[in-house]
Amino acid sequence: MATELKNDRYLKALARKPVDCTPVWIMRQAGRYLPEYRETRARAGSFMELCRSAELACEVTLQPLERYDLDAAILFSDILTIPDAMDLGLKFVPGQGPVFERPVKTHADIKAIKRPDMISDLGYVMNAVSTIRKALNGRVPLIGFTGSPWTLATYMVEGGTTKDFAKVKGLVYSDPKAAHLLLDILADSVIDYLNAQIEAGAQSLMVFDTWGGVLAPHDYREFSLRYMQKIVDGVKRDREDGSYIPVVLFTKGGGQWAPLLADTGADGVGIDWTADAAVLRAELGDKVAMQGNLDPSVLYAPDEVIRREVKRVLDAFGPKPGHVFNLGHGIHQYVDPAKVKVLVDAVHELSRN
Ligand code: 1CP
Repeated sequence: MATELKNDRYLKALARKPVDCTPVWIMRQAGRYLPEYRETRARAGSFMELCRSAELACEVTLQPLERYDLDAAILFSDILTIPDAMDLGLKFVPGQGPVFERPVKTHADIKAIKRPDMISDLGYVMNAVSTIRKALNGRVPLIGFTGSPWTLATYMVEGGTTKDFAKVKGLVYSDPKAAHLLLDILADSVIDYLNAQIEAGAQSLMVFDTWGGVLAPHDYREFSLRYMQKIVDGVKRDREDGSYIPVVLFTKGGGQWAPLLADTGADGVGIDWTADAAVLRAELGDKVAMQGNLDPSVLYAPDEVIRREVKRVLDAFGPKPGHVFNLGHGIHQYVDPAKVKVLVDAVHELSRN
């Protein structure tokens, strides 16, 4: 476990310490835009079988690191492993995305949910973490992750991907007590999950609040932020061996709430491309590190435009320590893999001190 890190730029930036150049990783860096990912996924049979095999999950986690000079690896898994372990019957339907056979509909459904066991139900994720950590052998740090309670609740109540969030917002407004009960079970499960990932070898953690941005400000505080606060408080960031596991919170579409996320005591706050990085950096000062925020669509542009836009993002965050470069959201599946090399190399070259 104590293998020394050969590249600690990412952890240094999250600790707001100076780095030789800005670290970069890419949300969904292992995924469908890579032909080698599609090949491994076909071999696995299905997406969940890929997640359940520590060996194959490790293989796809490392694929983007072979191609690009990335400064972190992210566990290959999914945020929906927790609802799956709650026995909602998760299926990935081609062309439709995730679907739950038994979505959560009533107060009674919520009361019946059991907190997953991190060994018998989710041990496969922990096996993947320890396998990847070993294979990395200190090359770059490994990021573990989870969905936020609110984001997980949207999938569990809607039964899959949604555009209007009618059912889950219906629950919030018609039976807020039931919504809080569900979010509480999810927050407790997420805390167990992240602590287990730390035990298995995760060196940093990311909370994806992909759907927090669909809430009105007061509802965001009550139904999303409150539970992320619980997570920040419940994750054991200080390890007995003296290491520290930083936590990054990311609410997509939540730039206006970045100061609230910083106030939780998280180590980093992720922002998407609709937020003004320069304004937020000035506002947040040295309180937290920040991650982001290139529009993923820039990767469809000619190389010189990618370099120009990378420079624009670097300039917006400024020279102060504490910036991790990323896209503002996951990389699209139709991006040409060659463009990612242009991006990663431009980040290092244009930020080098
Ligand atoms: O067919 C396939 O191969 C499945 C595509 C795929 C992939 C590559 C899914 C299904 N999940 C993943 C991996 C994944 N998901 C990672 C791996 C690590 C990496 O970044 O390289 C991570 C971190 C996630 C997280 C995730 N899953 C989020 C949060 C981040 C985000 O993008 O906002 C969400 C919302 C999901 C749900 C999900 N998983 C998969 C799909 C198709 C969806 C639905 C997305 C939606 O509702 O629009």
